[in-house]
Amino acid sequence: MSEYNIKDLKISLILVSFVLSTFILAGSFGILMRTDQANLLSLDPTFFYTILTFHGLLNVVIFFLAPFFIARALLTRYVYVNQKITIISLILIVFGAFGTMFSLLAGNMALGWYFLYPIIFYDSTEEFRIIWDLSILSLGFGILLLALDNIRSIVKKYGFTKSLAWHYFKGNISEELPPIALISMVSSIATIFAAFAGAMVIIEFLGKDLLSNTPVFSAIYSVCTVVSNAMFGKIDPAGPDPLAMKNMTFMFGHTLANVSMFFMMAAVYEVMPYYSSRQWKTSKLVAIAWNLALIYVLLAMFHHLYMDFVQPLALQITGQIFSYVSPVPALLVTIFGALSQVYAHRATNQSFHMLPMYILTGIACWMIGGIAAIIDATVPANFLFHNTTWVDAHFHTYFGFGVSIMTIAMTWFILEKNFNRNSQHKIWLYAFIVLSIGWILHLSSFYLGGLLSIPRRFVSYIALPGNLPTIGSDLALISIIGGIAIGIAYLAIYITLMKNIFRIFKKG
Ligand code: HEM
Ligand SMILES: [Cu+2]
Repeated sequence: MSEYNIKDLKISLILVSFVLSTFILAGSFGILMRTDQANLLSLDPTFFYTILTFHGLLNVVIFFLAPFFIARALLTRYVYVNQKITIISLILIVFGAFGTMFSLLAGNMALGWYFLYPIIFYDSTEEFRIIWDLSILSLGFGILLLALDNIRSIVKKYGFTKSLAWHYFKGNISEELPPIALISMVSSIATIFAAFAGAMVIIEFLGKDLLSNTPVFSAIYSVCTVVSNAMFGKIDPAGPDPLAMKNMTFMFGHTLANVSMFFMMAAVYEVMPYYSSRQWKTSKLVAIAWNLALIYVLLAMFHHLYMDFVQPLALQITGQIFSYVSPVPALLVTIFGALSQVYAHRATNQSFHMLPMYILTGIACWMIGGIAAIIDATVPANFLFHNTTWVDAHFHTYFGFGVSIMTIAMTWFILEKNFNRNSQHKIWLYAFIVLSIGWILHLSSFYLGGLLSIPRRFVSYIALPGNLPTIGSDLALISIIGGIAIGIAYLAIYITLMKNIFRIFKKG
């Protein structure tokens, strides 16, 4: 019998089915963009930027949602989460995601995944802009509800300070806190910050369009504008300050992108022991590392603003320092923890299982992508790598490959250990090999592009100087071969997982 609440697991499977299906479209757009950059196709630039926006925004959202829902379902082993809230949130989120897809594609919106102000007002018509704003708000509201309920349910059982494992600092481990609770706490708190920052930006977008119509909205808008401007040193009620908006946008974007991996790690600490037969407990080091991770996520965002010279130097320095000191502990502690899980497995001579390989690959992606990110967050290197495909390389490593392969692993875990689906098919090994080769090709094209100064987000490389156009299109070709391999392996995995999920729901 499952140790988790079966209904919560089922809800997470519904969400995961939505995620895995959406990725087919969003991923195909990725390959289509590379086909254009390789000069095999010549897409209309607006269309290119529309699918770039669709690809980036939807992938970021779905691969945040998958770990978020999975970790919440696995949390039910220890605490009671409110199922009604999960269902309401799921509806808000799916509704919001479809609204986002619709407005982007039907409205040819091309604002980029982190929608920097004021681009949205140049590239879209009012109706689609409003649908987009409302859809993102709906998504954000669903996410906020879940994050709040995660915190409520954990704090109810353990109390606030113990939920953050502060008692471990003093060496007091009489009251055990499972790592999944600690990491979910940290991630949910960060998610709330992200949701608020994102909501402020979107409300200001809405306010600009609807300002003249409703006095209530006008008041909300003015308050948000004053607060957001004041937070970043300007008091100008006349309208949003673009740089203040950029700060908030990155409070949202940087946080969301990092927290996705955090929620996934919450699930990893929980799931690995089923395969190693060794417990993975919170220790003083684990407690310190994940508390630092919270500080990191909130203060390192300034590494996205190195180029904004008018900001106080202190912010750049903050970004630099916290990019170095605080993410590293969580990464290291997790890697050592994972290695000791592997050791325990080897030492007790248990039989090989493919599923932990998927998880370990995901952790490796976190490490490699993380190191690439820290390099980019170093000021002198940032002068070189800023807005080159190095950026695409680092987040496709930890997020694109890492979180997606672990999403597959977690879904497989839920099916195998909780619904007794025998999913030990041969496909897992072959799919793993083809998928990894595909990602390595695709990622290399981005890393090499970064080293050779190929800019990111270019429809075509033709106008670049020297031999960069040829290098750029050759790298895009390599990436297409990788993309096709990813596609083949992914479809095989997708069909296997979806078949099993359907059977569970058919049986009721
Ligand atoms: C088949 C797999 C994938 C392929 C072929 C692919 C390809 C691409 C390409 C070509 C770009 C534009 C690069 C540029 O010129 O700057 C891009 C951007 C991006 N991709 Fe992917 N990608 C894939 C999977 C993913 C996944 C799983 C994620 C999950 C987070 C993701 C997130 C993003 C983001 C956030 C952007 C940036 C969008 C922007 O700049 O506004 N991609 N991808
Ligand atoms: Cu960042």
